[in-house]
Amino acid sequence: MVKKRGFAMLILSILMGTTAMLSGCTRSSESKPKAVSSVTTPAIISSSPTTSASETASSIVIDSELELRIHLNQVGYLPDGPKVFVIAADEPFPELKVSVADRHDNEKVVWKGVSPAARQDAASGDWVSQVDFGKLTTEGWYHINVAGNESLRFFINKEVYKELFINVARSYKLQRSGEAIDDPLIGLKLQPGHLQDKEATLFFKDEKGQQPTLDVHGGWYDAGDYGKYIPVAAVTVAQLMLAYEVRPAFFEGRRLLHDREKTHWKPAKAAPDVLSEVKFELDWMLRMQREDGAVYHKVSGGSFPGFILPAEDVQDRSIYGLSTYGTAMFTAATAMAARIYEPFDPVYAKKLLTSSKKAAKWLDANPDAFFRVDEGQNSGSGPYEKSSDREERFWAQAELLKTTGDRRYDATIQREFADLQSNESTFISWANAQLLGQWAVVTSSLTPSAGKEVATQAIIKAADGLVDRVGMDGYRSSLLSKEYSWASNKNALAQGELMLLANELQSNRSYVDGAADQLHYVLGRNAMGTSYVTGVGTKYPLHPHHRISAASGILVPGLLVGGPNQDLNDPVLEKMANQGLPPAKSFVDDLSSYASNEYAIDYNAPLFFTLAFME
Ligand code: 9MR
Ligand code: 9MR
Repeated sequence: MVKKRGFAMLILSILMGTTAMLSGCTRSSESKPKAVSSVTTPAIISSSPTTSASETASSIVIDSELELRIHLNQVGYLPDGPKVFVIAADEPFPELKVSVADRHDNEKVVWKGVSPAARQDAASGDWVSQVDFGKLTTEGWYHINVAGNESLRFFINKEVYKELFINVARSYKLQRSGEAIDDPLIGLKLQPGHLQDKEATLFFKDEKGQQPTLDVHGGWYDAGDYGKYIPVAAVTVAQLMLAYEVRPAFFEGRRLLHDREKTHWKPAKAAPDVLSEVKFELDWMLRMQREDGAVYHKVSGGSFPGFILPAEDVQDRSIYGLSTYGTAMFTAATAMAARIYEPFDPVYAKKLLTSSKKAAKWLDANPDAFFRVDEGQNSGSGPYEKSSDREERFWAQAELLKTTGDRRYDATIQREFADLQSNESTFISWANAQLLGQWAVVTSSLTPSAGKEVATQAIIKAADGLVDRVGMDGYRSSLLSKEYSWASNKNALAQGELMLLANELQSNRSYVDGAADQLHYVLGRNAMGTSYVTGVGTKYPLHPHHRISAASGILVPGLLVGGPNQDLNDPVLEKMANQGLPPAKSFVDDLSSYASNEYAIDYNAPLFFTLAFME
């Protein structure tokens, strides 16, 4: 447990005559008020938000069993990065003395400070006090002390996220379908799963009235389930490639895969491991394209399997759906890949660009948005449905412009998507590719886009808004209370990703710190006091909705789970409805809570992206 029950001798400042505070006093009336000259607290400051400074304050001192919780990034902090921990309680509390102790040096106090009086956090309902200990830059292994409470241990180190990054990056490899998995480090050994995808049947009749069998093997499983979906694949490879494109030096020489895990690609020129892994998914995406350029939506079985291993799920698999939005995402991702793979494998790059253009041509011939859904389509896999497609068409045109330098793409953007180019950015997701389009517009260098300036401003404006939100939130999350919905953790990190992209355009420390704050948030500095990444930190999900982990008995490390979700869209969360959980606490580490405790490839993508900037 993160929280340590401290019979903390807390001196609460009570303002005489203030009913709000007096009622607080009544609650703790079992503990007889007594004068304490305890050293655990500093000077008493009025912390009551209900009184004005002009009222005469005189202090009554009480001891209380107020339970303090200390929430921090359980992995740790970079020496030069922002460092904030949060003290939380169910009731208000005043300023407190806080310190950081060195675990390698007899608990020597290396930093001391005073926490500000608590304020209430809207999303969690917690009373919180943020402590900035950024001045501590010495590398080491520490814990925090607050009024007799000890925090979990953490590191300050310039390589503090190195292992985490490897786990996050390798999570993709461990989701590979159609291949044996053998990872001696974590002890995971799997038979190849879903070889039947080599002969998956089209779920609906094609233009010739037939339901052909197609080879759509390979690719990554989407999440805790064994489905494979084009929009999620596209948005995930895009963010992985984007991390590489923006920070190539980070990836140079960084080993993420064993040689035996790279047999699917022999590039002409040695390439970074991240591209090798991404190619595994791209190859599957290419298999999903129809002759005429359109791209099918997903591959799955007709029912969700139980918690069994991939190879045990032997049901027939089908190819479902087809959409303009998915095809546009495919167009964009393959155009992007064509540019990025070109220096390493021109032949593959050419194949990617040909496929991209073919998909673009099909989109031109099908200008109206449509998303095909046949009855029974979602019986064994998620919908990932989007009936509009403008953001994705915009992104496709922008990547084609950036890759080819052909100004006709820019003409289309200026004519048809000028609004999306200049509208304030929103974070990247499978449901909205606007920012990806804006980014490609801004960074198109062969032929600079006419929209470069407005798109830059759109990204900066959004980042400024997010920085403000981070400053307001009790845990420095950028999410608004209403944004704690399915995959909220991913959304927080994706907002951090937006801030990092803004920083590339206009260097600003608060953007980078804001992104780091989202990382700190998912790694433990949150209202649940949990790291939301499996195997990472001290307290983390042990029962994620992840079939491979559950069926193998090996908790795959480095998986970000969805996180707090006030919409309670699964039976386990639903049962908790009567508990009146606040948005930021609508989470449960339960195998069956797929709406708060499942991992997905697109959740890990902004985490992967963020970590590429954290050194
Ligand atoms: O396991 C499925 C998970 O991967 C999906 O995110 C979720 C929503 O599409 O559905 C889960 O499957 C459940 C299904 O929807 C209802 N029956 C129980 C399934 C397993 O928990
Ligand atoms: O991550 C998806 C989330 O944004 C949606 O709100 C939710 C409901 O449609 O679906 C999530 O995606 C799930 C998908 O449908 C099936 N595979 C598991 C995904 C993660 O839970």
